[in-house]
This record gives sequence, C-alpha cells and structure tokens, in this order.
Amino acid sequence: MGVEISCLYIREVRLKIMVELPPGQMTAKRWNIYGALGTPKVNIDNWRLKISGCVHNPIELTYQDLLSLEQTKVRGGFHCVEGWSIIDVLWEGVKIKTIAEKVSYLQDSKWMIFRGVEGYSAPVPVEYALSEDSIIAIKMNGRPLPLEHGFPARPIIPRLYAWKSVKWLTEIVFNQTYVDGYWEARGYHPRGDVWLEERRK
Ligand SMILES: Nc1nc2c(c(=O)[nH]1)N[C@H]1C(S)=C(S)[C@@H](COP(=O)(O)O)O[C@H]1N2
Ligand SMILES: [Mo]
Repeated sequence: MGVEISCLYIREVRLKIMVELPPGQMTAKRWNIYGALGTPKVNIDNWRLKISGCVHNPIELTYQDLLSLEQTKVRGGFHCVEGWSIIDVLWEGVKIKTIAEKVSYLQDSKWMIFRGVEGYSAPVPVEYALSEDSIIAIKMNGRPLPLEHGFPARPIIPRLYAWKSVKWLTEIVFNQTYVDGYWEARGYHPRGDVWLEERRK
C-alpha cells in the first residue's frame, strides 16, 4: 500500500512538472530569445565543455564525447522568471550526474557554476543539478539545439527558472561557496526554485 501511494505521488509530481503552470506564470505562445551578452559564434571543432573546480579529476569533453555518452530524455515546462512559460518541451542530452561522476567531485562542493562561451554565468545548488532529471541538453524537440537556443549545449534543470539554463555552455565549476552569476548580481534569487517562486533575493 505504501509503495502504491508513493508511486502515485511520484507520477503526480512528474505530471505537474510536465503540464502544470507554476505559481505566477502565464503560458507563452512562442519563445523569447535572450542573449544578455549577445549571441556568440560557436565553432564546434574547437568547442569544449570543461568541468573543474572542487573535483579530483578535471575533464574536457568534445561535442563528440557528449554524443557518445548515454542520452536521457526530459519533458517539461520552461519557465522564465519574467512570467512566461513554454509548457511542453522535449529535451535530450547527458545527465549532469553522469558527468559529475566522471570528475569525482569533492563532497564539500555545494554549488556548480555554469558558464557560457560569451561570459554569462549562473550558480546552481549541487543537489538540484545532480537530480535524475537534470541534463546537459544537446537536443530540443528532437533536433540539435538551434544556435539561438544555445547550441551546442545548455543545462536543463527542470525545477529552476530558465535563467539558470546557460546557453552556449562551455564550463562547469564545482565550488564550496556561493558566487553570483549574471542575473544574481542584478537581484535574482541565489537558487531560483520555480515551485517555491524564488524570483528575487
Ligand atoms: N548565455 C546565456 N544564457 C541564457 C541567457 C542569456 O542571456 N545568455 N538568458 C537566460 C534567460 S533569462 C532565459 S529566460 C533563457 C531563455 O532561453 P531561450 O533564449 O532559449 O528562449 O535563457 C537563459 N540562458
Ligand atoms: Mo528569463
């Protein structure tokens, strides 16, 4: 009986994440494309995803490396803190957890700092980034990410607002302490949980 209830509960939370609007959000008909620091040019042959900081074994992955790791699909809403949500997006890529295991991060790492090629950044609590449905997305709705949506890769962390989904991702740094990213320095919440409406500091 207990097991049945918890399965039902998990299904409900999953459904909620997929189709329900978080508090204070409205459904948008189309995407708004953001690039606070501009849209960079990305040469996929030179592009690397570097993972370093509080880890035993820093690594650099090529696009080919990402493609060769196990791919996970995540369906869900995409929620901008300004109040618009895209309700059903299919993302595909590599679990952040898989990458974290490769670098064997130190237990006192509390934050992961995501950085884009052009300098945009966002800190994410380790426990959110390493949950089973958090991925480095390389596909969106069945196709490679378009350049304007962050080609070649962006983190998708379903429970957090979209400003944490750093486009044109090139670096992940494990950190013991919190540091502001681009929007946190301008007043946005350190964590940004959509369901807790953590919009501003
Ligand atoms: N590199 C980078 N990533 C970014 C941003 C940005 O300005 N630069 N904006 C963020 C914000 S506020 C939102 S709402 C989403 C928008 O994603 P989209 O441009 O794919 O619609 O990207 C996030 N990731
Ligand atoms: Mo946003």
